[in-house]
Amino acid sequence: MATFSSVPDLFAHAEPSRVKLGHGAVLLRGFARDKAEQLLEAIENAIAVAPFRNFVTPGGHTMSVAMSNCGSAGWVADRRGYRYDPLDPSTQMPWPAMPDVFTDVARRAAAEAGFDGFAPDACLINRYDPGARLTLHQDRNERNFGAPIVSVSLGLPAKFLFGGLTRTDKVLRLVLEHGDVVAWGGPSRLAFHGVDVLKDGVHPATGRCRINLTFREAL
Ligand code: MD3
Ligand code: FE
Repeated sequence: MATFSSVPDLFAHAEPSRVKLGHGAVLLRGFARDKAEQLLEAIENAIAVAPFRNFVTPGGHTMSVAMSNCGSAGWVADRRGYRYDPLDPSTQMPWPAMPDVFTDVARRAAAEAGFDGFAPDACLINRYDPGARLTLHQDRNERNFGAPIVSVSLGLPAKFLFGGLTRTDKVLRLVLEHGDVVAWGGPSRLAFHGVDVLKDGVHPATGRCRINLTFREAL
């Protein structure tokens, strides 16, 4: 049986819209909603090859978010640190290739947000089960901070935390829903951010979880 269902999204109502969150940070509400089924099918194919796993951080904590990757390299964590690795450490095989529908959505969203020529070579696939969270952090393992990061949210809504350039800056809270896309570039590229504890629920497209894709120019 397929992990994700193809029931149309009965909760989708509002028209797609464009909201500026900060300098270089643009929320494209609903931008990926009409591609959600194709994205989820591509995710199922990728995780059949590179299953979700919970990395252990250098500090010895097992992450509550389950992760996988596709593209030329994938984000990994282990006792030695965080890095992009061309091989999946659990199989020593290359990560699955970036599906065309991933590259297409990421490029179009970046262009819509003002970042032409975005060419992601890595996509981190995050799965949040109820109770999972991502503490406030910066994304600094990529080589080129001049390129944005594009994120796509699917399934259950999550409360996203968007801070400033230092950990103690005031944090903006917003709910990211199924089909929402955000481009984080310019001065927002190194902003602290995180995801609050996922509330339990069931979404018609994903079931009892949230999936987030983050597209990066990592290499
Ligand atoms: C703001 N993922 O994988 S996506 C991550 O929902 C990560 O799974 C979250 O943070 C998630 O590293 C948030 C939104 C996001 C991604 C990257 C950013 C926001 C960002 C980089 C800079 C500033
Ligand atoms: Fe992040």
